[in-house]
Amino acid sequence: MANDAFAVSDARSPHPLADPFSPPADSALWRKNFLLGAATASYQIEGAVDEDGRLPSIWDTFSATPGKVLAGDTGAVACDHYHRWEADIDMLVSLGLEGYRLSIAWPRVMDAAGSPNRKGLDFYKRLLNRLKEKGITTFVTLYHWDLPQHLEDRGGWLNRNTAYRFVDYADLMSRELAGTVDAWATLNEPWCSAYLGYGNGLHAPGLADVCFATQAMHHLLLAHGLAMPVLRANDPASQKGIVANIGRGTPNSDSAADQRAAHLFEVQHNAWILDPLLKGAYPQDLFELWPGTEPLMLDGDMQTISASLDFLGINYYFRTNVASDGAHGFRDVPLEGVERTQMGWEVYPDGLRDLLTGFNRTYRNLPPIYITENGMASDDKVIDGHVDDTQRISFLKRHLAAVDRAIKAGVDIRGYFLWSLMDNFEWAFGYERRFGVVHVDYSTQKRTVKRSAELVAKFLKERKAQV
Ligand code: IFM
Repeated sequence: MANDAFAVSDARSPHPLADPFSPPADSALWRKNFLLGAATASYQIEGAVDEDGRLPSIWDTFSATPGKVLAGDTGAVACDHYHRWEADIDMLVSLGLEGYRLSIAWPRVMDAAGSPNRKGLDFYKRLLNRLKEKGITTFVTLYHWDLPQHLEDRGGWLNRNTAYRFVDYADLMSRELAGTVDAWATLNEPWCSAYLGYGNGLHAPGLADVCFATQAMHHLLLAHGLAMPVLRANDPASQKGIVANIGRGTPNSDSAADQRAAHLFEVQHNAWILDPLLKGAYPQDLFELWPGTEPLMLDGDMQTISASLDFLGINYYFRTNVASDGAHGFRDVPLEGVERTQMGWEVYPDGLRDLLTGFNRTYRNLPPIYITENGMASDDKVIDGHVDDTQRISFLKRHLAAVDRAIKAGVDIRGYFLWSLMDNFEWAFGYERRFGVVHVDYSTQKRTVKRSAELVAKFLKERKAQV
């Protein structure tokens, strides 16, 4: 990997388009039914937090709290997508992207009493109708972390009642938007909502207790499981699933203790979510890592949570090298000399392939997979009207090759969404970290298509022209 990484930086040249994005001829990516798209999320791009009856979310509260987000950034304006959505869709279409994954802001579409907020709903109707007119396949996430603050005030995801309120919300959305959504995802990355939000406090609502994290996770997964039959009843033609972020953990040495540490890392990051969904039980090793943190649950919950999925969305970014912490856990041991992104995350495409092929062995009922997020942050600058994001081009090529290898190894992967369509509010890191394939100048809201997006567009054009 390290050699590959150095080859990439050496490859920086004044003619980056000479570096073709094209996958090899036998790659599954050439198949026209392999969906290639881009993803965003409501709080990260929309702005307009006080408009048309939108209520505050936990991220409005959290980002307004000093010290929680880098540079004190908030999502108040973000990419102003709420007002610029038409141009943003035109841009997506002009890049030839075939799929768009977006999320709905719960506090924009429902008031505190659970009644619809028509103005907020109309925004998503206009957006989804336009995408449909343009022939874009739509993946809609119901919950990408912007919980209405009034629900957090009643305990948020620590309160079982939030799961039932989520079902009301899913019911409303699937009745109102049926016919415009190709695939519904109930939740994005419950690991982040539960662990970062309630376990270590790095995300909203900022609570830090591992017992809270396991309880929040249970209620999130319950919300998912309860919503699935409602989505099925209201919008039978669409696919329904959930999106999980997954992490690769590798052992720092061959010692049994480090091997166990890497196993526990993956239990905490992956099995904690995938086992209940696909096996109907939490992994017991989780409670060896975190003794005494079993969540309260009711009879029948696991059956609800493990109802069958039409698809599983997988978000992958990096691997973590770990060693035993000398007790019953693991500690990060960052590797030196490896390629990293602006986030400090290691670029490790093999991790994606290894995890996907591993899940295929572990879960006999693994549903079809979409890579619902993959991408990287870099400190991109517009120079003479262009953004030469060479590292991202190489990153995407290598991760798409890893996806192709997983397909060849027998994993049913149906599509891939770039994270992200455009630079946006990167949660606790604010606007400094740029994940987009389109650059956003936040002082003018000017969008500039980066080289990576040009090359993806070129590939999609070639693929479309194939006989
Ligand atoms: O920006 C986030 C996204 O909201 C969820 N998945 C990870 C991305 C990069 O951190």
